[in-house]
Amino acid sequence: MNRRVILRGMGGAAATALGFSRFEGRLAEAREATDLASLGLPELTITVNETEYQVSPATTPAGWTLLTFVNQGADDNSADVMLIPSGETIESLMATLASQTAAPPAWIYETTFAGAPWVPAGASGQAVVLLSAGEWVAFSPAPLTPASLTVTAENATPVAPSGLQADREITMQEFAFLGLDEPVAAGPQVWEVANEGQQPHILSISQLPAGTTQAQYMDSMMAMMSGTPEAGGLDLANLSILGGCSTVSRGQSLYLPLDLEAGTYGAICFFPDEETGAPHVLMGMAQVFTVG
Ligand SMILES: [Cu+2]
Repeated sequence: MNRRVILRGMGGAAATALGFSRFEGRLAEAREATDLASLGLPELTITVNETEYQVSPATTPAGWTLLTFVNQGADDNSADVMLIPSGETIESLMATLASQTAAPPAWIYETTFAGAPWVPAGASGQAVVLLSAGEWVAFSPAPLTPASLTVTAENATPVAPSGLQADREITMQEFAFLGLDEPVAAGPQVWEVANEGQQPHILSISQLPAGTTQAQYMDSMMAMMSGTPEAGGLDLANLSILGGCSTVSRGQSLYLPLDLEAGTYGAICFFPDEETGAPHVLMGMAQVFTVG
């Protein structure tokens, strides 16, 4: 998580996810401990390798969907799973994201992002996500080739799947994560992650040195972002990402299996602010929490 990577994330929706491809995660196996397959949901697999995304099947019904993300690449990765804005094509989206414009394109604040798990290299992870009818794309910035997905309107008013109980409800808003004040139980958990704000948000989870305080975390983050890391501060550049999800737009939620060991963790959002373009972490969207 170096400053250059973060700043690159300010230029477009999915650049944030790409920035985290440098992190090394460790919990891929445990993430599949929760038996989401027993819910009987439509299943969708997104695979990423060194060159491209693949989506299978290419057509799926609208509603809650068990998404498996398979990372065959050499770096940690996720996918932004996005409803293609009207008037845009995958080609036009990618061209915009590659153009390095100063301001994020307006459509990233208007369209729907379903969210997808972050997965270490060579591993896979799952989430239960909500897809609406339309043409979707799984992508991150070039050079990875995006993949398209058609969602059909068979189930126009999906209800949350019965039998899917969340252990913890996490709310994302401007500019905070709610629901992490109380310690999280160690071991397998399912979090319901909901964006109840106006802008899209990202949940990125890293383990921190034991006992790290909120003030230390924010101070070190601000120092790194300003390019003047403080001596003796947290070494944020070497933190591993353990889990979380890619961009989730307003009104969307997803169910995210996690399996965290006891310790101190930090949650961060790097989505660019609609007004300033600055990552949300600079507005305070970073939260230290305890597991165990
Ligand atoms: Cu955010």
